[in-house]
Amino acid sequence: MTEAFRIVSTSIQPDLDGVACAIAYAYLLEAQGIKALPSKGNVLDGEALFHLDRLDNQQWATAEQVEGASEFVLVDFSWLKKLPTHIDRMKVVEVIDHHPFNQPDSDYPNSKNQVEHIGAAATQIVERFIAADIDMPFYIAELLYGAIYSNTQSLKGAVTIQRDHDAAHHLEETYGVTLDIVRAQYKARTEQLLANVNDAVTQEFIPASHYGVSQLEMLDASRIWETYKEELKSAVKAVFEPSILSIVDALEGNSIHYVTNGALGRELAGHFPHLKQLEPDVYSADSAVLRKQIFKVM
Ligand SMILES: [Mn+2]
Repeated sequence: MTEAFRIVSTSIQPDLDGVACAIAYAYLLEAQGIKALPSKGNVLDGEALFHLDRLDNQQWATAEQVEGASEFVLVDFSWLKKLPTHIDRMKVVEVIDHHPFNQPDSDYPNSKNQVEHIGAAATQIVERFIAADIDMPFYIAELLYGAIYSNTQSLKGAVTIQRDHDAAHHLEETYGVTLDIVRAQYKARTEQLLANVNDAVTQEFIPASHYGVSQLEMLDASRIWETYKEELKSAVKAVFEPSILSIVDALEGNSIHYVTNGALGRELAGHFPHLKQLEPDVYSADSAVLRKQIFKVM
C-alpha cells in the first residue's frame, strides 16, 4: 500500500501561474500536516520553463501516486476541458481559480471552490499562506511573485485588483523578492519568442470578424520592434491579411501596433484615440492596447 497524497494539479497545459500555485499550495498543505504533492500538465510556456529550470529538488507526484490518489486540488483552472484525463472530477476536493466563467459547483460536486475575479491565482495562494500564518521558502515567494506579474501584465493589466498589489508587496516586504526575477523570466520568454518569430506570431494569432490580431508580450518592446520589424511584418502578413501585430512591453506596459493596411489602421486609431501614429502603418501607446480590448470594439 502506497502512502496517500493529496494531488495539487495544474491544467493540461499550464502557464507560470498554474505551475507556481501547484508547487506553493502543495507546500502549504504539507506545512499544515496534509500529505500533498504537485502535479503538472505539459509545460510549454517560456516563463514557466524558466522557473522550472531553476528548481533543483522539486518533488512532483509520480504517475503511481496520481493514480492512487483519492483527493485532488485544482489550481489556476476549473474548466473541465482542461482537466488532466487521469483526474476523476468526483475526486476533486478543492478548486482555487480566477476564471469565473466556468461551472465548478456542478462540475466538481464534492469540491470546496474559491473561484474569483482576481488578477492571478498566485494572489489567492499568497493569501492562504498569510491566513494560515505559515512562512514560505524564498523560491516559492519568487515563483508566486513572478506568477502575479505574469498574469497581470506587471500589475498594469485590466484584470489587476488591489489584492494582487497587496500580495506582491507582501512578497517583497516579507521575503525580499525583487523585480529582478520578473525581468529574468520576461527575458526568457522574449528569447523563446524570438528564437522562432514565425511560430510565435502564428501561435499568438487570433482571428476576429474581418481581421486578426497577433499579440506578443516581450521585454523591451520598442527595441525588439526596431530590431526585428521586417521579420515580424512578414510573419504576420503570412498568417492573415489584414492583421494587427501588437508588441506589448511586459514590464513597462506600453505597446506598438503594426497594421498590414491603412484602412485597418484608421479603424484602430478611431477606437483608441491615445494611439500615436509613428509611421503610416505603425502606432504606439503609452498604456498598452491589448488584443482583448481591440476585440471588444472592432
Ligand atoms: Mn492564472
